[in-house]
Amino acid sequence: MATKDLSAYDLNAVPTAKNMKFGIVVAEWNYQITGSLAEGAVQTLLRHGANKENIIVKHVPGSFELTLGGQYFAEYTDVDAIILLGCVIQGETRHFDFICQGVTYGATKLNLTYNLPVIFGVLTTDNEQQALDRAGGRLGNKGDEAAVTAIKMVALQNSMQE
Ligand code: RBF
Repeated sequence: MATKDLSAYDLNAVPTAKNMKFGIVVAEWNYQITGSLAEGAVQTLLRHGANKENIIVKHVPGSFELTLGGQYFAEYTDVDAIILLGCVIQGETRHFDFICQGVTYGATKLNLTYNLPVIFGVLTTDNEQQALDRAGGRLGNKGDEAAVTAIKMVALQNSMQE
């Protein structure tokens, strides 16, 4: 069975985050959900050895602003990876599509422009329950997974720079 619930990942397969520095951008829209994603991401980074002072959390109004928040981290700080956390819930209009499109394109562009891992931790769901299920609910916490992805990508980059 193909499973994508990485919250049940193998702890031992994750490199140490001891000397890594992370920027986390959290959207305030649907904060009940994005706050849980952020909590999961921070706890996971700490669990894998990151120092508290090397985890910087900043907030932006909505998911559409995540890209620019990420760019600020890339431009003004020396973080090794950036994690974008948001939650876009399908509404009655096409706004959902435009926000998702914008942040997906923006995140991809940041990765390639800055040669820096920019992790896409944005839930894009049909309803609130699906989002709650993935933000510390019955399907784990995608914030944890975003954190593990960030650690793995920094380790990959480091291994290729050696
Ligand atoms: N931001 C989110 O992070 N999640 C949403 O589900 C969401 N839905 C929105 C729906 C509408 C109709 C509008 C106008 C904005 C929404 N936003 C949402 C905010 C958006 O990401 C952004 O902050 C604003 O569009 C301002 O640039």
